[in-house]
Amino acid sequence: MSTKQFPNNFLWGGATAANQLEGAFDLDGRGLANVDLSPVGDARLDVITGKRKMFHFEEGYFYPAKESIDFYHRYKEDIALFAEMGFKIFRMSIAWSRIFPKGDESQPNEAGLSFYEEVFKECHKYGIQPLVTITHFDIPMHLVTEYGGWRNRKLVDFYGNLVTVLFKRYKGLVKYWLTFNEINILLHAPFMGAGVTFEEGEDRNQVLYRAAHHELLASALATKIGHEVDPENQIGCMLAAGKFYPLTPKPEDVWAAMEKDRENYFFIDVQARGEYPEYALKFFEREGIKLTFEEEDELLLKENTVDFVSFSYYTSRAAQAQKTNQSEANLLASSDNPYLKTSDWGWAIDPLGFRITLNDLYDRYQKPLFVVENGLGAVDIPDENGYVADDCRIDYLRQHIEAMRDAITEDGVKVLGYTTWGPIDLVSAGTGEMKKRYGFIYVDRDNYGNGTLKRSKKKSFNWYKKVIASNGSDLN
Ligand code: P53
Repeated sequence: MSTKQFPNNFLWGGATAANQLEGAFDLDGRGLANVDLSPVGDARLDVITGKRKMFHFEEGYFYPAKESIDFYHRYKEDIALFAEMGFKIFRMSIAWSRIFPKGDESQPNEAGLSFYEEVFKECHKYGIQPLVTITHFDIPMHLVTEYGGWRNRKLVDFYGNLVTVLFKRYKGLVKYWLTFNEINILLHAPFMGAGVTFEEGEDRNQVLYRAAHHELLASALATKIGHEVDPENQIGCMLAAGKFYPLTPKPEDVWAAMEKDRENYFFIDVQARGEYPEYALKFFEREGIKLTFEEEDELLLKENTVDFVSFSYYTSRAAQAQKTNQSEANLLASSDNPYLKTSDWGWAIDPLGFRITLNDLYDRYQKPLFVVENGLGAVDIPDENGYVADDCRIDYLRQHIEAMRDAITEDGVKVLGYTTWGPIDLVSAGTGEMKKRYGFIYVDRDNYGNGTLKRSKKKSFNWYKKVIASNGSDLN
């Protein structure tokens, strides 16, 4: 019986990101950030991928992050609801531009620091631990316009200043930290992931891998400083995961799948093993990509590997040597897998793929894993009383939690915890929509900012509460 159970101290909870829920984009000294300037609608994809520069608010567009779901003013009510569900951990991120409005200042903004301090204290009131993503797809716009975002090595120092302030100020309040959200997404959405846009005729891969090198250095630097300030700190990396399957057993397809996996694992290979993998060095050589390694870089990476590996999992993916049925529904494009059903937004639903991904990551890194995002983005239609019976979401989560339980109890994978994405409805990162909902808590707001922002419990609220209370043994 005991072998089928989650570990006793398993950390159940939910995950969010600053710009997707806080709002208050210009309050208390907060500076403008890349994420503020990503509109809902057709233009968004070009903006987040860096194809189109939108460096100020333009007429005729709606920018959902300006107000989001106004967590900035409602965090007490929201955290009380998380506590009611029994959360052990709450994943949230720091908006860099609240702490350093421009990014290159030497003195931080006290109002920003005290906001997060209050939020952390509110969590601890209920015995909830915060899990803090230092940067979740955000960068002060000043660092974009003046320095070109993460393509510039100076960002490593600015990030170093940021993390030094954070680790010192929140010592004792925060133990679990993630350096960069979904670090591999910078290859697919460079403006969102790294504040990078492109000039005509520029070698895209050169720019991207240079930015990646800088984020990897910054991540190692944060790990170093975090451990120095408080040896209790547990610092992790974060991957947008989801195993690539070969679409057929054709060796060329198997090879394509391996290459697609490596494109993502490259980042974690550096963060967890402490050096650039040989396949990456060969790839750079072939592509003519030149990275500038300064003297101390290799040592910094080598000596400061992460304590744990965290990741998001929504879907598995499929790869083909000759792409015939490619779906672009997700930023990480995939071939359509004929064996899987898809969500309202075209993301394939694959619980066994979750178990496979957990095993794959554990085999590769042999470090504790932390599932920091999983969930179903779906359209929720409230009934005449405003109640949402989100059985689809419950089914999705149940199947995925079962798959994770199998990975832990049958396969021996070590997992520290599980935070579902968007425990309260929030703005979608990929599309900017409110309509794409993940929450246990419904928020009255539409894609264009109409609505009262009132919070109400969906059917899944009491379901997840039971899951946590039973430590994952009651999933019905
Ligand atoms: P949305 C692409 C692929 C995998 C995860 O996504 C992704 C993305 C970006 O869309 O993002 C993560 O809101 C991310 C969250 C995001 C969540 O997945 O597009 O860390 O910020 O909201 C879900 O449905």
